[in-house]
Amino acid sequence: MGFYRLSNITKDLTEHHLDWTSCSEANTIRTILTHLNQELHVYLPRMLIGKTPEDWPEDYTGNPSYSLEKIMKDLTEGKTKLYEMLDDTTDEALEKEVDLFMGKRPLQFYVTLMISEIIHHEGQIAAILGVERRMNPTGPQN
Ligand code: NI
Repeated sequence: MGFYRLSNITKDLTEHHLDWTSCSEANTIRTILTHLNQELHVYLPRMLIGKTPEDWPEDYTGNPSYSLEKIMKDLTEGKTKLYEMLDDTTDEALEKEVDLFMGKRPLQFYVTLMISEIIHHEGQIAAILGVERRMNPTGPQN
């Protein structure tokens, strides 16, 4: 599955793409984890249950004032919430077409795309930690 994803993503690459960075949302582990929380707490509920939490901060993603403990707690709660929402979603609802950012597709297309974000960003975090460990071999081992 990983190589399928990789070949899909690299099939239209050009030389120009190699050194071009677009992913301003994903450069630190803080931005990656808060971005994932935003997806779990806001984007997925919007898709699956048609509403988002009223008390979710507008400036959540990348917010520098959040502790690691808070971010991890939000991640755990987001995961629980996702499982609950998926349990409550019928196959019929998943097959229904919705018109979102990539046009008319069955709901399950968008849900799968969102869930693949977890794997995608996990890979980015692993890469960042790997680089950090190599540059700082005597630092805290993660
Ligand atoms: Ni993302």
